[in-house]
Formats: sequence, C-alpha cells, structure tokens
Amino acid sequence: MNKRADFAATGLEASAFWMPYTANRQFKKSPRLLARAEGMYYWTADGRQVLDGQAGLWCVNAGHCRPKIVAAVQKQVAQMDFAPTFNMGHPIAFEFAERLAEIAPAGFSKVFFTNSGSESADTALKIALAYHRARGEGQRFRLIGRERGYHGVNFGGMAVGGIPANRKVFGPGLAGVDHIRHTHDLARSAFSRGQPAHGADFAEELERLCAFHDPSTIAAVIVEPVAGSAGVLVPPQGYLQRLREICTKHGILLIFDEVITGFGRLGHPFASQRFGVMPDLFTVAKGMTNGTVPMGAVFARDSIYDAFMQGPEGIELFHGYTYSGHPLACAAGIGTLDTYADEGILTRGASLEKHFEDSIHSLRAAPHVIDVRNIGLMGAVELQPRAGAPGARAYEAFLKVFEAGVLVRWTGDVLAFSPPLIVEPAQIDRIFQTVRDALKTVP
Ligand code: PXG
Ligand code: PLP
Repeated sequence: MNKRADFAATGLEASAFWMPYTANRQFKKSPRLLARAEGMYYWTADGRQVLDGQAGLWCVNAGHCRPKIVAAVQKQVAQMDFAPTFNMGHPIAFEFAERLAEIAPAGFSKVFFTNSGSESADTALKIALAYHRARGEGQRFRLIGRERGYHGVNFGGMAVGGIPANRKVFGPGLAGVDHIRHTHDLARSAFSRGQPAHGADFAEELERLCAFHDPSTIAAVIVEPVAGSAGVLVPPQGYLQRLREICTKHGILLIFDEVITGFGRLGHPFASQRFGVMPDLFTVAKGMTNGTVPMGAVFARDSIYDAFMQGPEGIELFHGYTYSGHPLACAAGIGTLDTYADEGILTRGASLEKHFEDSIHSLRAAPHVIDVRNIGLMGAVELQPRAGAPGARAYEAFLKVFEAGVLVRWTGDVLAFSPPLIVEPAQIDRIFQTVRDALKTVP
C-alpha cells in the first residue's frame, strides 16, 4: 500500500507536508482534517459537520463551493489552462480587471494582478518606490509600517509588518523601514463597540517619524484599515483620517492593505468606503476569488498609473509574476463577483453588523474575557493569558469549540471571528454560544 492510502492507519506523524504557521509535531499527533465544504459548513474526514466561523481563512466570503464559481473554474480549466501575461494577453484577465475596477472606489481604475496577499504587499511597496522615482523623487526610499501590522510573509511585507515573532526569527528584512505604534489600548478602549472613541492621537506618531527622518525621504505608509491577524484591532475614530492628512501634507503615499477588509467584510466593498478615507494604493487577495484559486491584486489610483506612462516607451514597471492574471484565478474571480452581485454579499454585512455586535458582546461576562471588539462581520475576544503560558487558554478554547462543531481562528490569546458573509443570525448566535460554553470549561 502506498503511503498516501495508508495514512488513515499510520497517522500523519511521518507526513511529508511541512505545514505553514502550524505546530507540526503537535498537529500531526492529533490532526484535524477537513474533507468537504458547502455553504457555511465543512465536513471533517470522519464525517462531522463544522460551522465555518472564519470563512476558511478570512477568504470564503460567499461560502463554500458556490455553483457559479465552481462552474467558471471547471469551464476555464478545460478551455485554456495557462497563458502568459508577459508580452501576451488573454481576454479573461482584461475582463476581470475591468470588473474589479467597476466595484472599486472612484479613481482606482488600474489593477495589477498577483497571486496572494503577500505578493500584493510587496508589489504595492515596489510600485510606491518606482512611482516616486518616475516623478523625479527617487530620494523617497523609506517605508513606514505599524506595530502588530501583518502584510504577509515576503521580505517587504514582513519588514513593514510589525509581528514580533517574524522580526525575531528573520530579522529586520529591509533597510529604511520604520513603524508607528499600534492602536491596541485596553486601558482606554476595552469592550468598544465598533470604532473606539479614543486613540486618534496615535496617528500623531507619523508626524513624529516625519520630523525624525525628514518627510521627503518617505515613500509610503502601509496599514491595514482594521488589523486582522494581530487580533482584529479596530481603528479609533478619526485615526485613519489623520493618517491620510499627514500623508497628503508630506507627499507620502498611503497604502491600505485590504487583504482581509476587502470584498465586503465591513459591510462595504472596501474598507476605504466604510471609513470614508481613500488611500493611494490598496492591496487585496483572499475574497477576490472567494478563496477558490489563489490570487491577489494591487489597485492604483489613475494618477499613479499615469505617472508610469509618461516616460520613454518600454516596460514601465519592471515587475510581474509568472501567474499574474492566471486564467483559472480570473475565472474564479469573475464567478465570485457574479455571486457577490447576485446575493448582495458586498454590502450584506452592514445589515448583520448590529446582530453580530450584540451577539459577540454577550461574551463580555464570560470567564477570562478581557476585551471584545468588532466591526462589520469581523470580531475578536481577547482572553487573560494564563500565567506562564501565553496563548494556551485560547488554544484550548479553540479546540473545545472545534470539538463542538464550530471553527474559529485562534491567534495568541485571541479568538477571532469572520464568518462567510452569507451567515444567518442564528448561526452567528451559535458561534458565540459555543465559545461561551467552551470558556466555562477552560481553566
Ligand atoms: N495582508 C494582510 C492584511 C493579511 O491579512 C496578507 C497580507 C498575506 O496574504 P497571503 O495570501 O500571502 O497569506 C494577509 C494574510 C490569521 C491569518 O490568522 C491572516 C492571514 C493569513 C493567514 C492567517 O489571522 N492574512
Ligand atoms: N525563480 C526562478 C528560477 C524563476 O525562473 C522564476 C520565474 O520565472 C521565479 C523564481 C519567480 O517565479 P514566479 O514568477 O512564479 O513568482
């Protein structure tokens, strides 16, 4: 019997799969295997139904295995599996870019295709540097990120990101990078509903860095409108507006990383629309194809694209991926946008937000809970860390919640929630009721 057929009998401890962002030894001793998905649910390899409280990994916004997306991918794979986009083109890539520009905020009519959020982050940073250079401001080389920011795993995104574990293991990554502080402020803002009232002042840190470095050396500032990976940190009221003002004043590009917030998570197609603050570039991935085929993109303001088109004829942006505009991903993306449009998914979160908010805040009185935060259909519950064992309590809660048939995201001492945007109110309540029950049994 080959190894593959045999793994049910032998377990996964000798498996060849080096799993990402996972405690491999721990997982392979007691694996949790998902084998099938439909709508709001997964089914485990042993046939248990699991309610998906995290949209796969913040990406399956329309729910699983939606017919239009499945059909579009099946058709495309049989018609043309792959075609290059370097010096060649295929209609479906142009069509998908057009469709994306239609739902983007006004003025963002250009789309650069990547294959992930990580590639989108690095692409946006490179566009920012090249843009300034194209305009004769090549001295702008600095990139500013934010503590607790997550912009993926590649060197650029990691460097502007503010995840201590990444910086500890892989070093600073890029020269010329600095960070403003994060906006997490339990003392002033614990249990805020939606945007915290306090904390716009955190944006003044950017003025401090401008004064310190000389603003004419700064190319771009990159932030997630709502920090996702770091445990759903909602921007304080007025904070993003203030970042925008400071960037505009100093000629610095503002990049929003909308890999999680894009495609309806906040009840609007994009977070910029929800907050009424427009960046200069923004990145997406995940919900762009409903998670079906990997893909990401950078949206650019017309003025940025135009700046590249002023120079001599030739390759204007020396950048691209083999799989930029991959036909299968474009097909999945078009099927996704059709599904989003048919069902109003890009704005559905707005009508469910109040229910979601009330439901998650009912955990305020549950054991160990030190904060509850929410916006749109994303939320988090932060637990008091167990003395000497950071993260253990939330991990145990995550396991119990999974055993009870609900999948939620565990990260540090935080449980995070981002159900598919087709979720029904009763399913929202079930997610938080299951968490409440689990917390009662976790020491
Ligand atoms: N930017 C942001 C804001 C993200 O949330 C990336 C970039 C990187 O995307 P890719 O597609 O390269 O993974 C992300 C990804 C979590 C979690 O547990 C979050 C992400 C990925 C995996 C887990 O919160 N975000
Ligand atoms: N490494 C080598 C040797 C390559 O030839 C290429 C692309 O041609 C890459 C890396 C980059 O791969 P991708 O375009 O899939 O990011």
